[in-house]
Amino acid sequence: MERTFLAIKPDGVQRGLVGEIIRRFETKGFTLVGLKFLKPSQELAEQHYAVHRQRPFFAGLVEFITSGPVVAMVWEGDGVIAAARKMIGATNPLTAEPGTIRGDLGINIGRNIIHGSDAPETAKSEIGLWFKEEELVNWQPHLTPWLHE
Ligand code: DAT
Ligand code: MG
Repeated sequence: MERTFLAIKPDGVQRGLVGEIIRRFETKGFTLVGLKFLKPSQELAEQHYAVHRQRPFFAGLVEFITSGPVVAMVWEGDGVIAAARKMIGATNPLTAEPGTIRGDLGINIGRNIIHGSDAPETAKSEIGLWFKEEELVNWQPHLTPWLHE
């Protein structure tokens, strides 16, 4: 079953949006299989955003993501990687579509509330970076027959 890594960033936590964001993925029908609340280390943040290390915003991005607690999550479901990216919306909340998390809840690219893996390879590596295998829970929600034909 497909899995993705999502993280509510320090701005989402500080603004009290944790429940609102988890609600969206729960009510959509995806399955939560991993959840932790942590203040990421410099090393974890730099690894997580390694692809951006040459970009001018890299230092600020790492400083921001390590500045406070983050809700790190793994969600499961058919097509969850692309669907979660759609639900999150464009990187810049000002241009993100209404109805998306960033489009509904944010106004600034440096405070865009949530991270989501962008492809199967990044989902795999990000899940491995943030979670140990034994921290992920394999379970079968009772709702499954009501969500799938
Ligand atoms: P996304 O989070 O939509 O996958 P990304 O991977 O291109 O976006 O960038 C990672 C994060 O870096 C993004 O969520 C916010 C920050 N960021 C991206 N582009 C930026 C920019 N031009 N100025 C400031 N921060 C930026
Ligand atoms: Mg990205």
